Amino acid sequence: MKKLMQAFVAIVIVSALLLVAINRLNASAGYSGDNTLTVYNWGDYIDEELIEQFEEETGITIIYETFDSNEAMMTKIEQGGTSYDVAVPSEYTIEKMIEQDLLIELDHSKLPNLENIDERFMDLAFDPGNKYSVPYFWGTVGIVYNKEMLGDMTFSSWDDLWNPSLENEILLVDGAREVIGMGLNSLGYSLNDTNKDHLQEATEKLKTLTPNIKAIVGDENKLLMANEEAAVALVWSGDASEIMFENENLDYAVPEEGSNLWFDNMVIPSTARNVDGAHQFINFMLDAEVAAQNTEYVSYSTPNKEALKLMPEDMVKDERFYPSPELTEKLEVYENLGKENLSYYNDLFLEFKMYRK
Ligand code: SPD
Repeated sequence: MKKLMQAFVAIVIVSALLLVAINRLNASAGYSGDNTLTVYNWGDYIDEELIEQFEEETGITIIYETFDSNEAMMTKIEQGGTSYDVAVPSEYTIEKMIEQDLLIELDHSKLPNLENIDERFMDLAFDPGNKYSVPYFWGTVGIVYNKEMLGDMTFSSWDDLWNPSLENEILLVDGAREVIGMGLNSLGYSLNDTNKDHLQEATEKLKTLTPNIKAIVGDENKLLMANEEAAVALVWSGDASEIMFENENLDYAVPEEGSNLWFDNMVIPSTARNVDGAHQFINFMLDAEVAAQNTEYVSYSTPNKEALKLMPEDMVKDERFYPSPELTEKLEVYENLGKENLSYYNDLFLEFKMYRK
């Protein structure tokens, strides 16, 4: 009887240990159960205190992973190895994900804080009725530059980047649409151009910028600019805003030929395992106080009109980062150009990168 009891106790202990190990393995592989939520976001795109706050308020543990391009994010979701519950793609990628059945429809009744979002950012062409996505941050693509290092140089035109005095001074964001788009814009073409001759012409023009390019980088661009290791960078507006708080010699401009207006929205991928938790997380991020804290930390532009009321006036009134609707109407939103055209953009970007080596 004693032996039987010992065997029973041993089985109970081994089973408990196995359960703990399985849970740990699941968590590290990103398998969300009821009590975990796997969030997939751009790097440097959340105040991590808010993750803790959400965990405390809901008892849900967040597994947080980051990506640095829409393309990398989408490939990972398509592969399906990790069950992401929430992701934050940009508009043209959202359109592509809807088309490929990679997103689930949102239940708006679980997102009461959606009323905090400015109408201007709702119901956009890439997701009519916000069936699949809700606004997180938005912005433009432009040039951040160091006034002290460059004297009276300004950047009203993309062509200003080709000034020979900028030799080895320019950082480019590591994004195919942004860089090829800059080439297209500088030639007066649309950011959504799919004419192969135009795209080739833009790439050839970009190759002539090579002597001025210091590096093609991700989030490191902020440190390099803040530390004055480069004088100019092609960036997403929020990155400029963040480093301008750190270095007062920096300024931000959107060239007059035009540029990109972009939107990053929260979605629930079709692989999600914790759909209810995903709605809770999205609703939490839409809360006015949470969005204000997140915006002050991340420095990107918030679409949350109630959050804006809680933020410092100098931030909200800065037209460089909160351009008026009249200004944004002149900018172009990336469209989903289809698989073939998008891979042509990626191939040209690679060709341009290889040319530099
Ligand atoms: N470090 C956060 C970067 C977020 C950039 N999103 C902009 C995407 C524009 N297509």
